[in-house]
Amino acid sequence: MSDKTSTKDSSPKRSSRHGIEETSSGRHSSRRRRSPSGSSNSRHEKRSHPYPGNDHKKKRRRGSSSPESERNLEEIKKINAGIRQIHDIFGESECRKIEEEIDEIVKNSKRGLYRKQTVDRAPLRSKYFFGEGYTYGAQLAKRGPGQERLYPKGHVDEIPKWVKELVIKRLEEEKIIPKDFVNSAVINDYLPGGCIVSHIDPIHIFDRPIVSISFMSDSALSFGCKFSFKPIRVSKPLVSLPLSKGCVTLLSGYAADEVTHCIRPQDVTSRRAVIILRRVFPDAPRLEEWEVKNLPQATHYKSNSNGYQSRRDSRRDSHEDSRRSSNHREERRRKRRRSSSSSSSSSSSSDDRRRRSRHQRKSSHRRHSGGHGNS
Ligand SMILES: O=C(O)CCC(=O)C(=O)O
Repeated sequence: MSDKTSTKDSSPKRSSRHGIEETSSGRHSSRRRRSPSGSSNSRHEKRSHPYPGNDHKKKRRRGSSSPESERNLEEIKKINAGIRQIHDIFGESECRKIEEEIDEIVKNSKRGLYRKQTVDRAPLRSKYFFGEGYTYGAQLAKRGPGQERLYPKGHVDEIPKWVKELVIKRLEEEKIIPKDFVNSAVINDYLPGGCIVSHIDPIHIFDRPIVSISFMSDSALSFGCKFSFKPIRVSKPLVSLPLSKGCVTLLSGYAADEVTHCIRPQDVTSRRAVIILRRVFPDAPRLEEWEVKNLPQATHYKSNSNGYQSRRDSRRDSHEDSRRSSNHREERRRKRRRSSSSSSSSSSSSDDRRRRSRHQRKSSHRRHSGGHGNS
């Protein structure tokens, strides 16, 4: 996996829509080759190398292609169309500055300087929510996708000034995101072996694109994986997208809405952090103060001297996260039903409504054309 970060320059930003295959040896390959559509790669653009899932052996035999592998290839193309990566915004020195700030966040959290809902500690990964926080996993009163709710305003800390100055402003200047788009920033801090199980960022809460910037070490974002536990196992991804240090990744369309993404434990080989920047819809469902008091108590993880949990606890964490990823189709079905009964009384802006109904039309089309199921 090549690190495409470089120091700031005035050349056009290298932007690519690409994934990367996982070879049969399980290693990431960054060889350039012809894209599935047959077009060759330009200097600044790398295209996806479809990972043919469980059909890779069959695909190698010339002339044999099962309907399932055809479907996988179709899906891989759709995933790749919704991915954009920019590699030369955050150079070495910017990364170092941001990484120091992330370390400060961890220290502040250990000193107890943050509001309760700002910090979500789990074995081998911690999450810090700024601007907006929401309930998920075991924190949900009602479990399942579509049930996620924003916390009332003020329950999490404000987006730190350095995130605005060093990260958001840079992306706005480069016209990667519109001005004032971001109102939620999440920092994930992973230790080796840490993971995020397969999930779709709740479509009733977060606008697209979902923007993330990787720090500290290289990793990979996997699409279309299934997790099993005790011991933790992750199926081969449909697409494995390299996340090099400093790279900016944008997910939208099919990649964000119709297929799950995850970070596999085997793809976090040393400490890694990511900043996820998103826009929460103004009319996304929000808990009332009294509802917060009635929420189930999330598992309390006692941190060790490093502020992290023991490896022994990591299985519990994986289970908890896995609840987030269950049955996304059901979520979309529920959402469609809900929106068809409430669309006339919705208080959202017409732009947001149009965007979300586009999602719904796409979901419906996908269901009828029979796509790859997740979780
Ligand atoms: O670590 C990453 O790059 C992705 C994390 C993610 O998908 C999440 O926290 O929801």
